[in-house]
Amino acid sequence: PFLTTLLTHPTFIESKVWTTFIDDTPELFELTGSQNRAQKLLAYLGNLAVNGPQVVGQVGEPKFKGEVMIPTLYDEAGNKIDTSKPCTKGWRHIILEQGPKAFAKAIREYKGCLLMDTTWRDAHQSLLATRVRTIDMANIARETSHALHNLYSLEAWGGATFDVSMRFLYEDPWDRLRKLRALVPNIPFQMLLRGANGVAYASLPDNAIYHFVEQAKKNGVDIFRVFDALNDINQLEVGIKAVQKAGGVCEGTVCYSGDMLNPKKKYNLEYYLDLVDKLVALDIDVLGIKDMAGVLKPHAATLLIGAIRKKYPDLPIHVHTHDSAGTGVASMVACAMAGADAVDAATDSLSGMTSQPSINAILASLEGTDRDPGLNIQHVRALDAYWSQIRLLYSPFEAHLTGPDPEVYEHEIPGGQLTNMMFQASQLGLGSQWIETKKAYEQANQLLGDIVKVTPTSKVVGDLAQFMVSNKLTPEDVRARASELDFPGSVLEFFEGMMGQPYGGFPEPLRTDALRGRRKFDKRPGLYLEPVDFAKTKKELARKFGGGITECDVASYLMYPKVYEDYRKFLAKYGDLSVLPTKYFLSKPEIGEEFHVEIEKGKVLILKLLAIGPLSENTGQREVFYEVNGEVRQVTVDDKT
Ligand code: 3PY
Ligand code: ZN
Repeated sequence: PFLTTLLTHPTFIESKVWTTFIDDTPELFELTGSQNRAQKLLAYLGNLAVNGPQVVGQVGEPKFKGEVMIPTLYDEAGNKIDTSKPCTKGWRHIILEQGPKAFAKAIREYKGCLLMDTTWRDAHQSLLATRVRTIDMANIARETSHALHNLYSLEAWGGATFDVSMRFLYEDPWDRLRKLRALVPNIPFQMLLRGANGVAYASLPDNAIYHFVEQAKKNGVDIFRVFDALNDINQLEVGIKAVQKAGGVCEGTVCYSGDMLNPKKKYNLEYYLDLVDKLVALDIDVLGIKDMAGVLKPHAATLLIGAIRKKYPDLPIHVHTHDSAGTGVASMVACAMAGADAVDAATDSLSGMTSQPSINAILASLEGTDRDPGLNIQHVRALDAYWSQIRLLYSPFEAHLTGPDPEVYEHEIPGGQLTNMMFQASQLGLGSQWIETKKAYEQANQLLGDIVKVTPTSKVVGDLAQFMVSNKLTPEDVRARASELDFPGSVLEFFEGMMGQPYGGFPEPLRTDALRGRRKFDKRPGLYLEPVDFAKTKKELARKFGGGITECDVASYLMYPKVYEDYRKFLAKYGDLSVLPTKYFLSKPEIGEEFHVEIEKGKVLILKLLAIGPLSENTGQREVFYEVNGEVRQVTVDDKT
C-alpha cells in the first residue's frame, strides 16, 4: 500500500525532486496508530526536559503545583448538581429554533441586564497573553454550562485566540470551538470578528471572509461581534453581510474612542449616533459598543447608552469594556441602568485591570435592582475557585500589572495591547522606556490623525511608537523626515488603505511622503483584492500536507498562511499536544512523577520521566527515558542549552 500511495501521490506524479519529497510530504512517512502518537509526544516531552520551556513568551515555571480541583455545584435545596452531562437550559435554543431576530427580541424583553462572560477569550487575551489552552476550558465547560446558563453569551473564540492557538499553543482553533461547543450546548457562543479583516491584521478578499464566517457558524459560533478598527462602515458591512448570510446573530459594533465628555475631542455623541444609524440601516440584530481601552467613563456611558436607547427603543445594546482605569464596574452598571441589555464581565480571578470588570462586583452592584443579571452567585464563585488555580498555572505569562492605569485616558491603549507592551518592555528590561513608549503612543496616534485604536490599527500606533522610541524621533522629526524613514510595515499598510479609511481622512503630507509611490486605496481594499480560489487552495494544501484538508483548514490558511504551515509542520513532528495537561506542556515533571494523557477517547497513556541522560560530546544530544504504560521508551534530543 505504501508504494501505491507513493506512486499516486500528486507530488510524485508532478515529478518533484525526490530529495524534497520527504520534507514536503511527511504524512507518507509517518507510522500509524497510537504507538506513533506516543513517540511524537515523547519527542515534545524530551525536548522540554532537556531544553526547557517551548512556548514563546514563557518566563519561568507555573506557580501552581498539584491537581487542579473541579468545583462541585449545588442546587437551591443543597443537592449536588449532576455535571456529568451539560445543562440544556439557556438562551441558545431561541437562536437555533427561531433565529437571530427572535433572540434579539427575547433579549430586549428580558427585564434584567444579562452578562457575557469573557473568561475564555478576552480576559486571558488581556491578562495572560492569550495563552489559556483548550484543555483548561474544556475541563470546566460542563460545570460552566450549569453555573452560567442564564448568560447572554460566553465569549469563546475569535480575536487573537485564533492566531495564538496555532502560533504559540500548537492547537487547532476549530477543534477548540467544536470541543467546547459539544460540552456547552446551551449558552450562546460569541466570537470577535474584525470586520473585513476576519481575525487577521489587514483586509482579506470578501469571499474569504464569507467562507470563514460560514465555517465559524457551522462549527459552533452563534453571535458575531463585528467591528472595524476605524469604524469604517464599508469595512463593517463586509463582516455584517457575511454573518447575515451564514445565519448568525449579528452584533454590529461601534468602537468607542476618546472621551465624549470632552468637547475638544474628535469623537463626540453625534459621531457615535451617526454610526449607530448606519449600522441599524444594515439590519444588525444587536448593537455592540466596544470600549477596547476602557475609556468609557460612567457618565459618558449614561449619556451614550441613554441617547441610543431613546432613539432606538427596540434595539438590543451590548457593551464591552476593559477595567484598565479601574472604572469598569461603575461604567457597566451605568450602562445597565441606562438601558443596555447585556454587559461584559470576567471571572474574578481573571478580571480587573486590562481585563473585563469582575463578574461578582457587577452582580453585587446590580443585586436588588430590576437589572439583576439572573445568575446564581454561589455558582459563579464556585467556578472562580477553578480559575484562581488556572491563573497560577499560567503564571509564566503574567505581565505583573500592579494597579489601574489612569493614563489610559491619554494614551488610549487597548487592554490586551497595554499588557502586551508592558510585558515586552519588562522582558527587555526597559523600565523607564515604558513611560516613554506610552507617551510616544499618544504622539503616534496624533501623527496618524487621532484614529480609532484597536486591532489592527492599535498595532500600527504601537509599532510607530516603538519605532519613534528606538530611533529617538520626535513627532516633528517623523513629519519632516517621512520621505526617508523606513517605517514599520503595519504603518505603510495603514497608509495604503489596507485597513480601511479613517474618519476625517489620512494625515497629509505624511501619508504621501511615507508611501513614496506605493499604492493608495481610497475605497475599501476588498474591492481591489482578487477573490480566493478555494478549490485550488485546498489542492495546494493537500499536496503539502496530505489528504483530509477541511474547509476549516483552508480558512486557517487563508487567515494566516505561514502560521498555519508552521503549525502543520509542528503537528507532523510532535502530534496533537492539545491533550497534554498544561502543567506538562509548560514544564517537565519531577523524576518519577506519574501523569496521564488521554491521547484519544479512551486511550490513556501513563507516563513517568525516568532519567535524562548525559550529554554526548560527539553528537551534542541527550537520551531522555520515559516509562510509557509500564514500558521504558527513550528519545534522543538535541541539547540546545
Ligand atoms: C481583538 O481584535 O483581538 C481585540 O480584542 C480587540 O479589542
Ligand atoms: Zn476587549
